[in-house]
Amino acid sequence: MSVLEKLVGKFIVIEGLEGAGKSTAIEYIKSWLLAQGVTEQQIALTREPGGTVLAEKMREIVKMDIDGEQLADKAELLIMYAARVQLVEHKIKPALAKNKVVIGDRHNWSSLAYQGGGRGIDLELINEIKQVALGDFKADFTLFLDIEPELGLARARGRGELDRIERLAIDFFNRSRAIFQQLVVDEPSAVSIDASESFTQVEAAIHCQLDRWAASL
Ligand code: Z5A
Repeated sequence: MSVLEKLVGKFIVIEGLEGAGKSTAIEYIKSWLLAQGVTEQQIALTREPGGTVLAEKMREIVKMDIDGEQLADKAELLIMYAARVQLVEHKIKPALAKNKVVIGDRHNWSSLAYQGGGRGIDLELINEIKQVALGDFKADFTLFLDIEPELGLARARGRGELDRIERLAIDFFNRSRAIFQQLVVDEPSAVSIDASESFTQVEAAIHCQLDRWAASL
């Protein structure tokens, strides 16, 4: 079987803190896929929360600042999973069934990192919700862009106003980062990339890891 035949129908996810360079990395993954012979039409991009009309509405809710009413932590968690189910059922699974390669800007690990590590919701509870919502569905390959929160937020700030979640304290992001770092150690189909490096170095590291993964398929 050729590398191209092995790649189609795969779900590649990019995870990391804000400003880690996920959007930038998606362009590197795309260019790598095109170099392997995957066509533009065979590539589907998703982002979480969001990616379908209803899931984008849910994204607006979690990003919203409302005077006098805070989104409860568990409500935030459940909205993340509601949005994820919409996306997986209506976009990701159908695309994979059509033999597309799906590149996800965040997926399940973000809930474990932010709502688990950051907010302090029990990770076992999150895993149970994940199981109810998505069953055994998961990424085929995860690239975790690791960055110090200070540097990531400085990059994100360079783009303009920070949203509700981005304004949280550095400790929140350190706890989230620690969960990401543990998840990548525990998951054989995931790798960590040093995202504090230059554009060129991050691109080279991503392409190298994708080569290794493809060779293992
Ligand atoms: N969230 C959650 O809590 N639970 C969940 O389950 C899920 C999400 C799924 C989504 O926000 C928010 O939802 C997020 C987590 C939470 N909360 N926060 N805060 P989003 O989608 O708006 O934000 P994001 O996912 O964090 O994306 P981002 O801020 O756009 O970051 P990015 O995509 O990783 O970075 P980028 O846009 O590629 O790069 C940022 C800037 O850095 C940009 O100007 C680049 O040109 C620059 N950059 C990138 N790479 C480099 C290098 N190597 N050197 C120098 N500069 C660089």
